[in-house]
Amino acid sequence: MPAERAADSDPPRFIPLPYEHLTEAEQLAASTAFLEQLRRRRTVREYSREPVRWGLIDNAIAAAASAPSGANQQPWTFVVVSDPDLKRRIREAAEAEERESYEHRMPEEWLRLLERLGTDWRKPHLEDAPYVIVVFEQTYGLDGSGGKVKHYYVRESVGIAVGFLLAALNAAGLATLTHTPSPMGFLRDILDRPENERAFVVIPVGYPADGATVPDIDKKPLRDVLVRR
Ligand code: IYR
Repeated sequence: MPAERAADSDPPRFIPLPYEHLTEAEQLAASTAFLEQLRRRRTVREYSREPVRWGLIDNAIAAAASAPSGANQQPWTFVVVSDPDLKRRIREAAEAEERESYEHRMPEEWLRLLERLGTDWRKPHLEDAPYVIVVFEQTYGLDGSGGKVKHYYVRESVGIAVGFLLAALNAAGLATLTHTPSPMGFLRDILDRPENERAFVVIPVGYPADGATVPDIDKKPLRDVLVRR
């Protein structure tokens, strides 16, 4: 029988940590395999309409929801959209905002950086990808009786969960894109979310289109980002 979820009013309880100390060889093999897998991840902007089995999405959301969070409040909701009509409405609203941003709101300096990534206001992936995951942050919680519960470190927590989500989808052989239409208020309305939720990021998920290309860019060398003291 599954354990009941602990309630806030229960006394704190501690249990032995399940932990397996790997051998050095196992550690090195696992860490190298994980690194190689993550290094193969690319942000993909062109999607095939090939369906994705639900079990892969379900597992990836479960991986994301296992992330650490401030006071273990898990201040996130993952809305997985596959309904074509909803995807179309999200695309239309996102493109309207993005068109305004790219044509009027974003400074030249920013647009020049984005040119290298090949992104513009058009977002066909919001309809082509079989799933679009919209991650919401819960800016505060709601107790059973409609009262507000303060949440701690919401953005940090949701950012970590999204990192887990991208890694999990990548491990499943799926392509993703972190898309941040700005502003994103329309997502709460279209997806009918409560007022304590605010859209954090939109992630189309699927298989790359045949012949998809990615920008020829790389990551900074470790010596530029790693400091040992
Ligand atoms: N929100 C836009 C613009 C954009 C901004 C950054 I910073 C990027 O790395 C990529 C795109 C969009 O999602 O297209």
